[in-house]
Formats: sequence, C-alpha cells, structure tokens
Amino acid sequence: MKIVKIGGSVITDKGKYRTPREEVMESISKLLGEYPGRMALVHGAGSFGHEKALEFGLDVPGSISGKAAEISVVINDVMSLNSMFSEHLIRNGFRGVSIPPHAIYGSNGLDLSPVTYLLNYSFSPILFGDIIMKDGKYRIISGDELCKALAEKIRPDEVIMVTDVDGIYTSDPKEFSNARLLKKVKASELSLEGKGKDATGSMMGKVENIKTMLPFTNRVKVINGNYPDRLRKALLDEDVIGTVVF
Ligand code: ATP
Ligand code: IP8
Repeated sequence: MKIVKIGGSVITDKGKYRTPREEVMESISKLLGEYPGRMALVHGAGSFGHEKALEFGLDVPGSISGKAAEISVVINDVMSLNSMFSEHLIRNGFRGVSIPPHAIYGSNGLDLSPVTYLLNYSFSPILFGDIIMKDGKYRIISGDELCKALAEKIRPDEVIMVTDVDGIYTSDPKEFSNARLLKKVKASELSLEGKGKDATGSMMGKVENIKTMLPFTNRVKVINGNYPDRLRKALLDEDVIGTVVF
C-alpha cells in the first residue's frame, strides 16, 4: 500500500490563479492508471488554493464568522481542481473516488473510515488540500497533513510526495544556486529554516509533516513530477533521483 501526494506545484501553474497544467495531469494520470497496487491519492491546491487563501488571510486559522464567503470561494476552487484532475485520472483507468476533507471533518476531527471502506472495495480514495471547520473555527488542511493522517490510519509501505523540484535541498534551489539535494536523510537529522512562501509553508511545511509520518511508514520519497518517468520508477521501487527520508 502506498500513499501518493501530487503537489499543487505540479498539476497547476502556482503563479497564475486557477491555472491547471493539463498535460502534466494527463501524463501523471496515465502512470497512476497503469499502477496495479493499492494506493491512497492526495493532491495539493496549487493556484486553486494558495493565492486566494493568502489574499483573504485564511492561512491564519480563525473564526468562520465574517469569513464564510471567502472560505466558500476557496473550497469551491479546490473542488474544481479535484474535479479536473479526477477527469484525467478516471479516463486513464484509475479507480479513484474523491473524498472532500471538509465533508469528513467533524467534532471528533477527521473521520477516515470512508478511506478504508473504499480501499476495501479496491478503490483509491482521492483527498486534497482543503479548509476544515470545527466549533465555529476554520483552518487550512494541507495535502501533506492529510498524508500524515492517512499514514497513521492505513500504515502504507511508503509515501511518495511529488513536487516541482528534485527533492529536499539544503535551501530553496530556486533561490540559491549552491543548494544541495539531500538524497537520503534521517527524519531526525532533517530541518529547514524559514516559513515558506505559500499558505501551508511550502517545503518547510512538507518537511514538518514528513517527520510526523515516519512512525507510520518505512520511508517518504520526495521526487520531481515534471519528469513523469521518476514517478513510474518510484512506484516500481526502482532507484530514482529524489530524497528518501527514513
Ligand atoms: P502544493 O502545496 O500546492 O501542493 P507542492 O506540495 O508541490 O505544492 P510546495 O509546497 O510549493 O510544493 O513546495 C515546493 C517548493 O518549495 C519548491 O518549488 C521550492 O521552491 C520550495 N522550497 C523551499 N525550500 C526548499 C528546499 N530546501 N528544498 C526544496 N524546495 C524548497
Ligand atoms: O496545496 C493547501 O493544500 P496544499 C490547501 O497541499 C489550501 O498545501 C486551501 C490552500
């Protein structure tokens, strides 16, 4: 059993509001459609979530009152992305069924029983970065945090996180030319400084979530989704360029 998270930076153009990258969605969907093993799939929000979340100040958890209109906009946008990506996936033979996280979150937190229910029928549940609400308060839940919650529930062999850089570097490779790719690293030795630029902490947020997943899985791989062959190799447990956290 694997958990695969496809980052919003891969399936959307994160710099342009509500802009999907349909060709990448298609090539990733082909690979996932061909994969015969059991999987829970998660995707990020990219430009369908972060831009408005930051503009509306929703990156800071708070009271729903006065923010309901903005929350509705962002939830509608991430559900649109989910619908677009699911179209590609299902057309390519992926037996996926979407589970919107806001719909399974209640007074006891996330209820992941629909996930195990679908897995038992050989479907792949599809979850995504979203906004959840409880006791009059809202907060963003990232796809990375959902991977942790899923890992705790379904105990996968591994979690594969697909993003738009080759893996975890010593610093942001888009800003620092001397950034070095970490190929294999112990979770306890992993720490990145800074806050990250998007609503959920970009790679810094991912690293914090990866650390919390490790008790529930053997390893977490971080790979670049702009090279679909790397995802194919990662799914087949072949050597691949990227970071393995164990
Ligand atoms: P989303 O959150 O929309 O699902 P994602 O999970 O694909 O997107 P981001 O959260 O945007 O990805 O994180 C990836 C980005 O983190 C990269 O594009 C990179 O610029 C940035 N980054 C910052 N620090 C680092 C680092 N030390 N190593 C690698 N990437 C880093
Ligand atoms: O893209 C963020 O999820 P992520 C969700 O997985 C929203 O970090 C609503 C911004």
